[in-house]
Amino acid sequence: LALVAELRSALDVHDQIVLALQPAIDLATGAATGVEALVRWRHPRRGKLNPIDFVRTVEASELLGPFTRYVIDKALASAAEWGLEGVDVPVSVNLSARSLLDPKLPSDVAELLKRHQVPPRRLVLEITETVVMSDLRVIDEVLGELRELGVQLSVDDFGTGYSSLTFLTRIAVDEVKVDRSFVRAMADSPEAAAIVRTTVDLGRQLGLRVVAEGVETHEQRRELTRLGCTAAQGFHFFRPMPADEITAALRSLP
Ligand code: G
Ligand code: G
Ligand code: MN
Ligand code: NA
Repeated sequence: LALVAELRSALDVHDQIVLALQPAIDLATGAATGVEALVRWRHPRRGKLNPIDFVRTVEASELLGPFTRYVIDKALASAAEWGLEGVDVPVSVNLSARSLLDPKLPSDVAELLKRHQVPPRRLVLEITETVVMSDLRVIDEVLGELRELGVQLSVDDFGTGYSSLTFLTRIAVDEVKVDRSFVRAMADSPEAAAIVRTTVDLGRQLGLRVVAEGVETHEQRRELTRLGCTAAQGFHFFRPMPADEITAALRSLP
C-alpha cells in the first residue's frame, strides 16, 4: 500500500505527523484534568489528514507498533515541557485496540517515560473495544503490566462497544469517557440523557473520573455540571491546538 510506504518515511521525517492537543476541564473548578493528544498527518501531497483517513490502514500494517511509539513519544515530550512550567496535568494517548496485543508495549512505554522523565501517573492510555478482542489472555497481561507501571487507563467512547460494562469488571481503569454522540443527543433524547446520567453514577460508585466528550454548548456544560460529571472536553472549552500553544493555554487555567 502506498500510504503505508509513505507513513514509514513520515515517521522518520520531523514534524510531518504531529499532535493536536485538547484539554479536558474539571467542571467544578475549571482546572485542566488532562490533555488529549490527537494525531494529524501533514501530508506533503494529500494535505492535512485526520485519523479517520489513515489510522485503519496503520492498524492493518506492520507499522502499528512504530506509529504507537511515535505518538507516545511526542505526547510525553509535550507533557515534559508543560511539566517543566509547573503544570502537573497528564497527557492522554489513544491506543488502537490492536496495540494491546503487542507484548512489547509495556516495556516500550516504560522506556519512553524514563527517557522523558515523566512520572507514569501523568500518562493516560485511552482504550476502546472497537475490534473483537480475540486474545483476551494477551490483552489482560498487557493491561496488567501497564497498570503495574503506574500509567492510567481510560475507556474511550464509553457506551458504544458491545461489552464496556463487562470490560470494567476485567480491568481496573481510572476514567471513562462518555462518547460525544450521547452528549450531542442529550438535550433531545431521554435515552441519551439517561445513558449520560447512568455513566456519571457508575463513575461515582466505582470512584472513576467521568469525562464528557464533544461538549459544544453552554447548555451541555450546565447539564453535565448539574449531573456531577467530573470533567468535559470539546469546542466549548478548547479546540485541539498545536503543541506550541498548549503550555500557555494550560497556564491560563486555575
Ligand atoms: O481528532 P479526530 O476527531 O479526527 O479523531 C478521530 C478519532 O481518531 C478518535 O476516535 C481518536 O480516538 C482517534 N485517534 C486520534 N489520535 C489517535 C492516535 O494517535 N492513535 C489512534 N489509534 N487513534 C487516534
Ligand atoms: O474518539 P475520540 O474521543 O478520541 O475522538 C476525539 C475527537 O473528537 C477528536 O478528533 C477531536 O478533534 C474531536 N472533537 C473534540 N472536541 C469536539 C467537539 O466539541 N465537537 C466535535 N464534533 N468533535 C470534537
Ligand atoms: Mn479519545
Ligand atoms: Na471518544
